[in-house]
Amino acid sequence: MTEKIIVIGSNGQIGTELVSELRTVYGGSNVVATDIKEPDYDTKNAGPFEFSNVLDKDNLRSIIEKHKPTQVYLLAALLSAVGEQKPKTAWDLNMNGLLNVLDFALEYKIRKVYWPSSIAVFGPNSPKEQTPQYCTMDPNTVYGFSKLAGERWCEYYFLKYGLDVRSLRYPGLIGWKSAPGGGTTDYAVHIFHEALKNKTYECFLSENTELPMMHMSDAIKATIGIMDAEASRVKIRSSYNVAAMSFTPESLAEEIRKYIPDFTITYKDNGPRQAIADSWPKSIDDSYARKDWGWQPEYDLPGLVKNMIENIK
Ligand code: AKB
Repeated sequence: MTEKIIVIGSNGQIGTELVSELRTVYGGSNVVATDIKEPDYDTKNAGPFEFSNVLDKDNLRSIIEKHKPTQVYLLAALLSAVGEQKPKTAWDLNMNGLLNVLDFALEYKIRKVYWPSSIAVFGPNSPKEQTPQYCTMDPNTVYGFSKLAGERWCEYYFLKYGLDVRSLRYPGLIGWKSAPGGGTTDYAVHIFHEALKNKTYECFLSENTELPMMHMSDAIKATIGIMDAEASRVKIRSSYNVAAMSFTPESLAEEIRKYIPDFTITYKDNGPRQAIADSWPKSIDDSYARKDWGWQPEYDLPGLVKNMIENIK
């Protein structure tokens, strides 16, 4: 069966790389990039593009009727830091955007839906080390509790209506092809650009703030991996923990110094993003993803730093 795929929110950090990988796998014309804004030249010219607003049901319906997708990836969202500046907008987009897509997926019999969750679903009372799949979850950001509620809706649509919806709890994602926007883990991308350009970086998290992170190519591999898995192997229909590595700003800076010995880092860690990071896990137990559908990351910290420096250079 030929897949026809719509990616909503295709211009973002994940969308940019996911669309290009999906087009390699499924063919350019079978992957429709859609976003509220015009994409870059490459995305626009490598396959179809539509303007989409996930909160505008007429717009969404017309795109679905035109392209008749077998799969939809919904990536449009406000992330943790910007969500705290616009709490109601974040809730509206993250929640109603998801519900619109889930309802259209049922109405148009779309075979599979992908929706990303995040480590932000955990909160101050979740275990910090090797945070398990199932534990206390008391997120205190709008982004975090919109993702937790979204997970519950995904599982509900699967159990109640049989909708094949799949999801991953992404850690901080680090890649050189696309820029992050509005997240707490964004420092781990900005640091590379500043290190190569100016040999110095002012970090908005403290030197010892440890967070789970992943190279973007592993995130894309995990995403396509769970979407390609046999339905019977996807046993968790809320969202899977996935992990690759954990590090602090200081340990990242130390690794960068292997390539740029005079790189310096300073810390201005009294802002709202520090409080968000302090409420999140330090590391993640992803044994269910490994066992159920064979998840395995490729990049560790040294491999990630080498890859980022070589490519941004
Ligand atoms: C953020 O920092 O908000 C995101 C995330 C971990 O979900 N990168």
